[in-house]
Amino acid sequence: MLNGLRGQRALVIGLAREGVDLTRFLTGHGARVTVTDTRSSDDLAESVARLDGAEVSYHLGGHQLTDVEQADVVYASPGVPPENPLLVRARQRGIRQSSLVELFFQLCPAPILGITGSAGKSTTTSLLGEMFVAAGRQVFVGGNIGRPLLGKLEAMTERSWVVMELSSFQLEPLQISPHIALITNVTPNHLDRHPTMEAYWAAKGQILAHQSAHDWAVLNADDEWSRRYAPPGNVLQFSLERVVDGAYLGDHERCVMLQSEPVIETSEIPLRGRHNVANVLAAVAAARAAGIPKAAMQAAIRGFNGVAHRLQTVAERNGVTWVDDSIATAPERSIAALRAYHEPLVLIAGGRDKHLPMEEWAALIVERVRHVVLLGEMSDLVAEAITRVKPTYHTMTRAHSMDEAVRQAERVATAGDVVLLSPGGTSYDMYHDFEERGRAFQSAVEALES
Ligand code: UMA
Repeated sequence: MLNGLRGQRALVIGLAREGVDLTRFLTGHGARVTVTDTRSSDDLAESVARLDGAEVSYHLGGHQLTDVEQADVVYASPGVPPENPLLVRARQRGIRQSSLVELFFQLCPAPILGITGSAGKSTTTSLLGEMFVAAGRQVFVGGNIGRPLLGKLEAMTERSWVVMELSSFQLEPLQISPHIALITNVTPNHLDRHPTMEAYWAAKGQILAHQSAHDWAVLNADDEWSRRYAPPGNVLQFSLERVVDGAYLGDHERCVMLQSEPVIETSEIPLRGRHNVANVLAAVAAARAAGIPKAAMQAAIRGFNGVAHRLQTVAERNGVTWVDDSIATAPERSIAALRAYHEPLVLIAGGRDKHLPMEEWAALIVERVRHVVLLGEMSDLVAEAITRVKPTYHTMTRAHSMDEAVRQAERVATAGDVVLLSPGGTSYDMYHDFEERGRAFQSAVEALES
């Protein structure tokens, strides 16, 4: 398989995290690589520097269709949509398309536990990684969580494990599935890229579609769309609502149960919110499929403090708690965040719209949030949605930068409040990604005078 890369004429589209890892790997194995990106070489200086002088032809600042004609294989980053003209041309000419994730699956000697879902996948992925560590297994955690894993292949053996977050973009073109596949839930998300809910459901379903009878699927029994999957192998479920074959709540919701046995008291889960209890249940069921002992599950859950930019408490000052939930790139995610708190809330919301319904979010904002700071492209849309629910809701202000948003929030927050950055839209209107947006929030909070 690796030999097949020698001399291969590869076209890599996109030079961000995946593009860099992929290009390094391909050139390292003798492929002749052309890299193209719509961004300019100035914008991509950091990525180019990370390639460390690898022998590559760069076509930056735009795409040239002729690059496709000269390629044996075209590798696209997850952020490149199928209607990108290079991918359209490759399909017309019958040129093979692949991706970093596909190559990784083909070459990985270790069993893979893949995690997908509309919400909760990064938390569940990180928690599962901690469970493997607590069990003394050699584990590599990565994927959509922000760490491509191709460059780590050489360190992996048949006895290692890979715990990998997979997005619908990464799964859609995949013709291979992981040994253990966990779907946290399937609710509307990314409907800007997937034409219908069915198409989005099917893209996520790729995580199971190529499994065999020896493989494992872990599914959310409370979720309508998840219940429609019919995996070919073993199935475990998890549920907040009822007893299932897998992980569920027992003793009046006071205990996490795994197949009739208690695992841990829910009061010992350090993460806030009911959605995080669901994430713990999902991780427990998937860990069982991987043969992780109960003691390792317990130790990992007790010591788990969450993931950066996901309901992460970044400061407490003058009695006000500042929470970074920049990962909330859809109204659904912001709804889960709002439900995780009982304190009075000041919400910083906005970003780029993904054409998702906002009614439920707006209704919850009116009910739970005493002041909204609007930021970014979708400010008007959010304001209109709120006004439709309650025309007299006037505690809204607009900010033009994160610093201004944080200062506005500080002015209205009083002791006992939680100020929550949980935007409900993507970050691409103002930032490179949600992590950069979260970091901007954190530095703005740090810059406030105590
Ligand atoms: N580009 C082009 N042509 C195009 C479109 C994009 O050249 O038509 C270029 C852009 O200019 C940019 C590069 O492609 O330079 C961007 O590629 P990318 O967006 O795929 O970015 P990566 O840094 O490689 O990150 C990707 C995932 N990004 C997306 O899915 C949008 C990361 O998920 C993932 O962590 C990383 O690979 C490692 O696997 C991020 C994400 O937002 C965190 N994911 C979505 C989510 O979780 O909701 C799906």
